[in-house]
Amino acid sequence: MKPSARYLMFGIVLIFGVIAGCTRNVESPRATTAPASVATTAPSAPTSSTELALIAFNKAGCVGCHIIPGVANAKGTIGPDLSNIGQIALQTMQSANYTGKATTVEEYLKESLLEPDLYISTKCSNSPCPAGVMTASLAQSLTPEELAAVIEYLKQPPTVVSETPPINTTPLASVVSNLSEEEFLWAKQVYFERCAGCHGTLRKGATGPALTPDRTTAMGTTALATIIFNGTPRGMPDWGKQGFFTPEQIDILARFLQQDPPTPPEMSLEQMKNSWNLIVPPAERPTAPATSHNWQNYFVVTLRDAGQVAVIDGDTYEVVNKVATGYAVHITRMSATGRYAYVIGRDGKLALIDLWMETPTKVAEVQVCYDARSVEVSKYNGPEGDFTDQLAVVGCYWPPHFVILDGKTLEPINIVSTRGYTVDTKEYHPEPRVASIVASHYKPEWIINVKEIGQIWLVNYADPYAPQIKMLPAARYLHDGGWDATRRYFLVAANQSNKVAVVDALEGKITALVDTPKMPHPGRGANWIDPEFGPVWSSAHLGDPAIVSIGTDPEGHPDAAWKAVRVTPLPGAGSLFIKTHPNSQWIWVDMTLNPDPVLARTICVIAKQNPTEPYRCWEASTYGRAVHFEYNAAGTEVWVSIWGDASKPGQTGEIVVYDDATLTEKARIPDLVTPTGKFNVFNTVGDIY
Ligand code: DHE
Repeated sequence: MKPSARYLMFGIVLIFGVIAGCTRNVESPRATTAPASVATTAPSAPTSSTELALIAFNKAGCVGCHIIPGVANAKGTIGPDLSNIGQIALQTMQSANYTGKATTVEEYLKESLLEPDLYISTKCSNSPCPAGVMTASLAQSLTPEELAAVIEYLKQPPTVVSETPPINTTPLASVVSNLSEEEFLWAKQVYFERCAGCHGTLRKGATGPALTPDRTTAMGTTALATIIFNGTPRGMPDWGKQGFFTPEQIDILARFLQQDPPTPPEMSLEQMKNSWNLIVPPAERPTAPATSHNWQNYFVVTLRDAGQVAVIDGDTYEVVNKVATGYAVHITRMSATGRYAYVIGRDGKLALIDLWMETPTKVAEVQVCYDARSVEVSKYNGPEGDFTDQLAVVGCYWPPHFVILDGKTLEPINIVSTRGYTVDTKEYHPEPRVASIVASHYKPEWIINVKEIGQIWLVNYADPYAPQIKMLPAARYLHDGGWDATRRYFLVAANQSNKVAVVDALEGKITALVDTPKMPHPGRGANWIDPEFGPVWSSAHLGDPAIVSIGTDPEGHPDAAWKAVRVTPLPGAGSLFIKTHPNSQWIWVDMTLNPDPVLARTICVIAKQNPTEPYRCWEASTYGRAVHFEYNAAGTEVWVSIWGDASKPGQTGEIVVYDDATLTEKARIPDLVTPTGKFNVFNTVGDIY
């Protein structure tokens, strides 16, 4: 990272999870009087100012956010590189943009440490440093002597990097005071619900970095608590600032993170079967659509924090039914005929909704894991058999496995573990989680992305009791993705490798690993015809203010195929989703996780005919965040979700419906609790995006 200015983010450590988890109310641990951290062994006294500074860097957690010359474990990239901070201080103080009061390097460094928001660097990693991330509490966590030593050190740091941790830091590991049983159980549950998605159940890291004790004890309680409170510019939510956790609760979490991660239980087929509830057997369901609604234009909408989905008529905007499903519902996929909706919750509960019923209702449910994100169906109908509406598959985060189920009843049929060896270093990984799954149109096959080991599995489901699996090596950590326009190639983001892997579903092989900007997050991506490069598939990015388009036509446009051929800049980073439709002239994109509240509710459209910059960007609401797009079946309307706050009248959350041709607002569907993903029956069946 280029040290462009100062903004010393001491006290914040390198934790970034992407994306706010769900906002179900968290009950406080009954004991909230968290004791302050107590060192159990006395460190020997430092003998020099340099030694004191090295201790202070670790004590305050500076090492987590900055590169600090001479400190081997200071490799953080959230804040600026401090290698030449003395030089940079001089230049900054002379610049017209400087808003602080310092006139000397010492004053500048002191100001940065004690009043970090007086002047904020214009460049933090790839974007401006947001205010309030660098802790302003160092005066409390460091002694005056330590502060002075830090300033002295940074003014003229040594050039030789110590390969061993600084002296006298060992006792920091023992700063972890004991948690009471109640505190431990509370923190364990909260971690599982809010943090495990990004950092892993065993805390080995994925979308967010590893939080194993070797790292967290070096950071210490203060640093961990600071980052949980403030969040990070790279997507870690600011739980404390949002008022979601009290400082006492954050202290408990910070101490919990320094202990060995508890291992959650496994789940057997018998346990799954015990949870299975066949509410309406197939024989008792309608034999033809029993509804007057145009069910193929239904939108099944996740109401995340309500633990429900709303089935909304895409012709009339009527909420036809709200169906209770799993905790923090994640996604919905439709059966190949479109008749059934399969809804997966973060708690591993799968619900089956029959859309042919007069009122679409849950007809079966089952829990197949404790933590899940993906579900898919069998779509193949060809010489090898007709599998439409026959099978479903759930991809689990914990236990790390996928489960094959009967598509009409949800009876669990088989479990396949995903534990194995990483694609690059060939190390055993105990928690390779299942990310996205798509169903091939060419073969009775699912493409299953195994996140932590970076492998893409082609799972032939013709015999679900003995599935054949071909394991393709790709890159870590696989996340979400979608088909190209021909449905032959599947493109999936390996977000921590900054790559998109391309799978040829016909040949059953990896076609390419395409380099992209930071943290591609395509959702299912967007397919369109670029005026210069022909057919392309585009992804948004969490860590970069840009849409990147990859050529997908190896026959017609071989020079552009499987290369990132176009970068379209956006006003900000933090994008989660992008969408288009073959009938549309636009590509729509959000910036949901941008720390700027205005950008977080701003959406942009890019004209396919002039994709060099956004055609228009506007605020989709006056509150909340705008997230995820879906088209109606005809491709003439776009629906955008607004996340609000259920406790604020008029700002609960809603869906805004736009006319795609004119970009004008047509309707608002109000009072929806955290509406998130919206899945149109016709488009989801046909993989149209
Ligand atoms: Fe998602 C898709 C995982 C957070 C909304 N999300 C996916 C998929 C995966 C995934 C693996 C692809 C499923 C598929 O296609 O088979 N999501 C994760 C996480 O691990 C992560 C980062 C953290 C977590 O703890 O869950 C995460 N996701 C979120 C959110 O915070 C979002 C914005 C709202 C929420 O649910 O809390 C969110 N994810 C979505 C949506 C899709 C999705 C709407 C489907 C997009 C589509 O158009 O197909």
